[in-house]
Amino acid sequence: MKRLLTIFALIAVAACTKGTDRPVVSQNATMADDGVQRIKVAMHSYYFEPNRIVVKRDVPVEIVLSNSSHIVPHNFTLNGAGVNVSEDKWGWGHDTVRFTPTQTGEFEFVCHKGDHAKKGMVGTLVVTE
Ligand SMILES: [Cu+2]
Repeated sequence: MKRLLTIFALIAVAACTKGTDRPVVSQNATMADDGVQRIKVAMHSYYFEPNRIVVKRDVPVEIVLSNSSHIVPHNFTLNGAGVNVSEDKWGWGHDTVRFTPTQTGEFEFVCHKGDHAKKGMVGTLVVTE
């Protein structure tokens, strides 16, 4: 039993990686045949992967969210680029967030659960022409 608890403790520690000192991982959304630019974003404790998403303006975006922490609730919130979305995600499987950015520039997205953003759960949405 004690050994099992130790294993769980190790998993818990491994699952809680601070995101503040992680590198910028940039990825462009992929334009699909249906005219939607799609990108997968994994939510970890406590960072987004990728944490920099590049999309085109005035084209629908679909972000496919998965929660790699499963049991830790996470969230994707974007208030910028003419968009206001907030999607909670926990457990297995994926959720999708759909929006169409109407402004170019760089906009922050965050996880607004607890102090996750402070721990590094932030990212940048880059909207280009
Ligand atoms: Cu979070």
